[in-house]
Parts: sequence; C-alpha cells; structure tokens
Amino acid sequence: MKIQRFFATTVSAALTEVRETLGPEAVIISNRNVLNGVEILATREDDLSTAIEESVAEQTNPPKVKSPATLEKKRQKNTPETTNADPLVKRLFEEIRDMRSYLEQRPDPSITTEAQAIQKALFGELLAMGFSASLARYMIANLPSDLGSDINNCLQWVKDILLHNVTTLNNDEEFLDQGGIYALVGPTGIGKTTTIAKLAARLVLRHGANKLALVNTDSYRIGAPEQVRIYGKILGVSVYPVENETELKFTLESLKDKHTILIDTVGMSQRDQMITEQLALLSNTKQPIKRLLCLNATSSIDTLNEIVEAYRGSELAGCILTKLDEAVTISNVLEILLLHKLKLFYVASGQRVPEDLDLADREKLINQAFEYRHSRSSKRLKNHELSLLMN
Ligand SMILES: Nc1nc2c(ncn2[C@@H]2O[C@H](COP(=O)(O)OP(=O)(O)O)[C@@H](O)[C@H]2O)c(=O)[nH]1
Ligand SMILES: [Mg+2]
Repeated sequence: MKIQRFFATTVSAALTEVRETLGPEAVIISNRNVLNGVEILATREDDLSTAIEESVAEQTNPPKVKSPATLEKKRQKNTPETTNADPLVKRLFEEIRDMRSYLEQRPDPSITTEAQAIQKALFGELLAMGFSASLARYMIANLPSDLGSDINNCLQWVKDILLHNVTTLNNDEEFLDQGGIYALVGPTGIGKTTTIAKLAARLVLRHGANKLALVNTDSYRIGAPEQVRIYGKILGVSVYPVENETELKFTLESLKDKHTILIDTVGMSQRDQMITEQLALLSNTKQPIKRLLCLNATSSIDTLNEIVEAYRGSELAGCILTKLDEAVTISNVLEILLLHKLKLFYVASGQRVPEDLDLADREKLINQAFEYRHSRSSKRLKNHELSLLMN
C-alpha cells in the first residue's frame, strides 16, 4: 500500500492538498500536529482495498472481505459491517471512520491553537471598530502571547498602544501661549474659517484682540473674504487680505508685534496641483509659518491618508479635527494620526463659534472608537467569514 505524507499549516489546507493529489475518495490514515503545522498520512482508496485483500488472502481460512467502498455504503445504512472480516482490518476501518467524522464535525478546522482563536477574535473586533485590515493585521502579528485568551485583555493592549502613540496637546496653553504664525490648510468646506474664528476667540480671551491678527489668502471663493471679515469684526481683530506672495511677506513683516497670527487659506482638493503652489507660498516667508491640517472626521481612512500625503510637505505642525459631531466612529482618524505621527491640537464638533471647539482628549477619542464596536457596525464579520479571511 502506498501511503503519502502531506504537510500544511492548517488541517483544511492539508486536506485540500490530499484531495488534489489523491482524489476525493482519498483515505486518511493519520493526522497529527507537528512543528509549524499539521501532518496527514493518506492513501488512495484503491490502494487500501488491494492491501486489505492481500492481507485477507494470507489467512489460511480467508474470510470474505468487502472493499472500503462497500463498507462505507454499509456504514451509511447503519448496518454493522463485515462481521467475518479480519479484526485488524475492522479496527483500521473504525479508526479511519472516527478520524473522518472528527475532521468533518470540527467546528472550525482553521483554529489549531488558542492563540489563533484569539487573534481571529481581535481581528474581527478591530474591523468592526472601523480600523483598516492593515492595522488589524499589524496588531495581531504583534499581539503578546502572555495576554491569554481573554479578548478584553487584548483590546486593552490595543488601547494602550493607541494611548502611547497618538499625540495631542497637553493643555490649552501649549497652543495659546506659544504664539507665532499658524496657517490652517485643507480641502474646501472642511471648516478652516470656522475653526480660525473659534481659535481666535480663545486667543482674544487670553491675550486681548490687539495681540492677534487674521490674514486671509482665500480671495478666490465668493463670500470667503467676507466670512473672515465678519468674524474679525465680531472679535475686534484686524483682518488682512493678501493676494500673492509679495503681499503675504509684506503683511507678515508689518505684523511682527502680534503675539499670534492666524492665516486662512484657500481650500483645495487633495488632488489639486495648486497645493504645491500653496506650500511654496507658505514656505517662502521670512518668519516660519506653522501649518495645521484640518481633517474631516467623517472622511474614510483612504481619503484622510490621501489628504495628509498631499498636504504634508516638509512638515506639518499638527492637525485639527473637524465635524466630529457628524462622525459615526473615530477609528479612521486615530489610525491616520498613528500612521503619520501627527499631533492633534483641537477637535471641532459643531458649527457654533466659539463653543464647538475642544482641546483634543486622546483617551476620550480612543474610548469613543472602542464603544462603537458594541453597536451594530456594518463591518462586523461572522465567525465563519473571519475564518475564510484568515486561512
Ligand atoms: N457639523 C459641523 N459643521 C462644521 C464644523 N466646522 C465647520 N462646519 C461647517 O462647515 C461649513 C464650511 O465651513 P468653513 O469654515 O467655511 O470651511 P472652509 O471652506 O474649510 O473654510 C460651514 O457651514 C460650517 O458652519 C463642525 O465641526 N461641525
Ligand atoms: Mg474658508
């Protein structure tokens, strides 16, 4: 009898190999876990029949032995098989049958260890929270082995990683007292001008209106200069419209005595070639301009990623999250902050000026992302779907 050995990392992969090589009627002789996988010994049904018949022929008074196919038919009818067969052959068939039913009835053949089961569970939770497959993959690949099989321990470990790696301002003073020139950049309609008004209100309270200036480079959009001028008027802060690089240089030079200058910029799609020109405009001034990128909390991870890539230039001072009030989950933003090591300054969660702006609180944001997994996430996969993904 020709017995062949098959090796694979999971039982199901090894069984597929057996079927491909020996056909659907292959008979499994043994199955055991070995280092890094599973080993299966199997043979063709015909080979086994021949071997059995030869063994029987050796008996002095040979009993009439039926082929495995016949035996299998009998088994399906629940009839006791080959009462007069060789006891050794009978045992062999019983073992094969037990092995088959064990393999067929196992709920999930891809789970060979407890570690794999917990990795699968964590993968599912992270996807349900809205993190990308690449982040979930990274987390399960680095999951410490001493966390045991409690999913809550694993989730706490992910939370700790986020807490250590997402950076935010420590307090309001870090922004309000530092001073300098800040430009808010980002796509159109993301909330740059509204956020400038909210920040300006805080700065006025802290240092007085005459220590602040607003510069507006957004003269393209109808109504845009008017919007900044109105906010300036309400807050008692001077507004300086500029049209080009020379005017910007001249204006900033003349505002040297101000503690903080906030620059409102033209919104552009992340695919707009003009972004390079804007970067050049803001980099060619004598005084350094710190750029803060506004990120819309409702955008997908891929869109946010494209926006950061387009706007990052040589360096971004950090970012401001807008429209949190409209977002279902916050995992998309957390992942982008992590990926690009961006510091989150403030979070805007509404249209009201100046109320709807808060200092970024990373613990609160992370908890918000983790709460979402309990609700009905459309990205939650069923157990068998996760098995398909992870095989
Ligand atoms: N829901 C919500 N709307 C916001 C928020 N910030 C700004 N907006 C609104 O978004 C729209 C565009 O804002 P604007 O500041 O003009 O965007 P800009 O083009 O980037 O300057 C306005 O209607 C704002 O009231 C926010 O945090 N939440
Ligand atoms: Mg604007």
